[in-house]
Amino acid sequence: RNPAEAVRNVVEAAAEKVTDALTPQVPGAPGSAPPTLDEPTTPHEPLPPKPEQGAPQTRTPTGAETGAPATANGQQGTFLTTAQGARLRDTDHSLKAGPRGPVLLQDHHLREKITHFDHERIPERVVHARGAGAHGEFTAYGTAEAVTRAGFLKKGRTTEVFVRFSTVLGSRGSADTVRDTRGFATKFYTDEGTFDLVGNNMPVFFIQDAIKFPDIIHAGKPHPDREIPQAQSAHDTFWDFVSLHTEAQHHTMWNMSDRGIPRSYRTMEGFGVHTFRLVNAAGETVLAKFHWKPKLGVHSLVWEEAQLLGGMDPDFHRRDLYDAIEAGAFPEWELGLQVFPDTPEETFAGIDLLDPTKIVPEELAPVQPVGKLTLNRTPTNFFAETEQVAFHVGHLPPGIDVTNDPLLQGRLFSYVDTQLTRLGGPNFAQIPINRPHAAVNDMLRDGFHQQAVHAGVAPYRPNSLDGGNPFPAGADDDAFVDVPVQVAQAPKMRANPASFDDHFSQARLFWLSMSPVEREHIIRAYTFELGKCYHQAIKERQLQCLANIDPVLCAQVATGLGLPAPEPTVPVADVEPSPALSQVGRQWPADGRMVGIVVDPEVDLDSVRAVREAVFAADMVPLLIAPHGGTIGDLPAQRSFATGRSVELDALLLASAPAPAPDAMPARDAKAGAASSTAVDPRVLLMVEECWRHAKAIGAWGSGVTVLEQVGVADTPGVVTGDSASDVLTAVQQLMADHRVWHRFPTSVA
Ligand code: HDD
Repeated sequence: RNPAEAVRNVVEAAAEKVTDALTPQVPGAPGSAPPTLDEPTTPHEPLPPKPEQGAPQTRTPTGAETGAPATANGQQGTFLTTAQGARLRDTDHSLKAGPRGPVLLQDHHLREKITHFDHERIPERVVHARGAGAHGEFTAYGTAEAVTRAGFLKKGRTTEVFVRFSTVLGSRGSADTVRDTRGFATKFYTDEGTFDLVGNNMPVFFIQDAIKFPDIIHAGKPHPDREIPQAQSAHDTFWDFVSLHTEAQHHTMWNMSDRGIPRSYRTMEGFGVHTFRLVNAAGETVLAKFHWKPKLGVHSLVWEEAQLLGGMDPDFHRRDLYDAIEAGAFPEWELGLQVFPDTPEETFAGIDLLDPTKIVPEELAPVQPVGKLTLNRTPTNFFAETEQVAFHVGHLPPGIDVTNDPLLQGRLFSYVDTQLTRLGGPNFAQIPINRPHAAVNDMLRDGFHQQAVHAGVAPYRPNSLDGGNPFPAGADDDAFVDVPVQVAQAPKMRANPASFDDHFSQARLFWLSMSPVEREHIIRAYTFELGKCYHQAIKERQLQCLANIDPVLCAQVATGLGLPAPEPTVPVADVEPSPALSQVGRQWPADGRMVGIVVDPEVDLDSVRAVREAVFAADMVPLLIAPHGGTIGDLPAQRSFATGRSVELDALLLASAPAPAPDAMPARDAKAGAASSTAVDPRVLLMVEECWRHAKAIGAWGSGVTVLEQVGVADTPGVVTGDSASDVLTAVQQLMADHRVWHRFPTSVA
């Protein structure tokens, strides 16, 4: 890629068509006498482009690409230097008056080192502060060409991307597995300019108008007096807000469902949420919603797992993403479009497409796949890439435009504005991760952290001094065109359309679309979260909202809270469920799933070796869990009983019945109430108990079967035993296609 050549090509192409575009800008109206000034009317040889704004020319390869460990060297040269390049002999001792004397103010190296360190942190994002990113590529199927002229969606076109996943409420150091919405922001470095699809893992939002964004976030963030709770919605201000702003009820229902605690970033759906307007080559428009569909299917944690992981591995999602990519198990999603006619009403099947609290069920408008995203490279430096990446919903390529959704309209302001504080000025597009891969030739100048050394004297146009450059692109130059949508002739007002007043019907639609076990999880989530509130009035107000959504849901949560269930205050909506919203009842691929195998030194190594190979062959990850680290025979023990815990597993296999190791805590004898020694290490018993409680497939052979007997779960659903290790694995694999042994969960609702 040569930015200079790219710019020259663009300008030369523009030269052929530029006359029409330029005419109105030349002094004198069309048809009047030709201009007398010596102004260029066709482009001259362009000025040198701004190299610092070109796409990064080099990057450090990672282990996944080269087979070698990721860049071992943090530094480029041999000798340590100051920031000014002077070689240093010592960076470990301050300059002092004698070995015991005070430090001298003249120690310029000390001051440089400490000053730089003092300023290493930048403000964390005001929302979505905790995140993890990865590089990848997007390849288009060509199926969107009829509805959009966006070049990156043309058949076979491959575009580099950077994706950042995030939680919303927590600070940078908070845990990954909290109950929250997840961000799913994608930067497509397209040839026609960067496209940012700044979405979430839920298709709806809390509010309908961006002016309320500071309010919902103030309510969701920790209480201003003590700054607790961290990364939680289980507190009074959150529930105060959502029960008073009933438009939030649909999104809140998604949060309380299993979608609020994803198993992995790799198993999350993503949504652009808003309706966008697409324009094709002929200038025809449609309205559309963007969807990401994970190849591995949608899969969530259960609440107890999420809580345990918060303590055991707060980086669980981040680690999972990096491990998968480094192992070559590249996460994949399909990008899909729901397409609607662009009618003056901007509705579809009676649903207001400008209301971001509403979905259009897939049964009414199928999601049509238009391309595939593969994440194949981890960041080289977290700060430089993941922390400094700046997304903006207004970064749009030709062929994709916004609608009047009032939430989207406000976002168009917020995302540039926030970077001014966060990244320290208006030149954040020049930071390597944010540089477009399309040629940049703007007239923006100066400002904090300006990287470019601009040549030329005329960053304005028209001009007669810099060869007239830059010239506007003509009609056939693939420029961005603002769709000339008719703007309503209407009085100014602060008001919503009447259709925005329906706050409960789609929350009910979601509830009715869930399987019994998913409903049970929703009931328990509401009960937990409201149970954490101190104010009775808030619990009662939220119960009223639930009564308006569904009486069964309301009654169950009310029982859990020990409160009476109120009667609905509005008629409970008559809606059709959307089965596509449920995660249960479908079969999913097992790629990348984690299979724990408990072993000890007595184990039949041949059977374990064969099972391990079979797990690998099925594109899953076998994890040997042993009494100690190191090896068992010739096999590596990836986890010991001290470091392994059930919650990182998708299925558990027991190849042995390990005796208690010396570092095991004593188990309690249930009958005697005193410490008792069991035949099996208590941590293995706990692992089995937890896997069973969390509805994971469990298999055992050989002496492993006795562990099941000891826990009392042998011969229960989803627990497989047999003489042949490979038969057990096959049966476990079949169970894993359902993600969990769902019917093991008790359900109180039909
Ligand atoms: Fe936002 C960050 C997603 C509404 C203002 N938002 C941010 C990120 C995601 C979203 C994924 C993290 C980007 C990253 O990884 O850097 N936001 C959404 C979605 C919304 C939404 C899907 C509704 C459909 N956001 C929204 C509104 C406003 C903002 C209505 C303000 C009026 N969002 C921001 C922000 C952030 C942000 C304050 C914080 C950091 C940043 O932008 O770069 O400007």
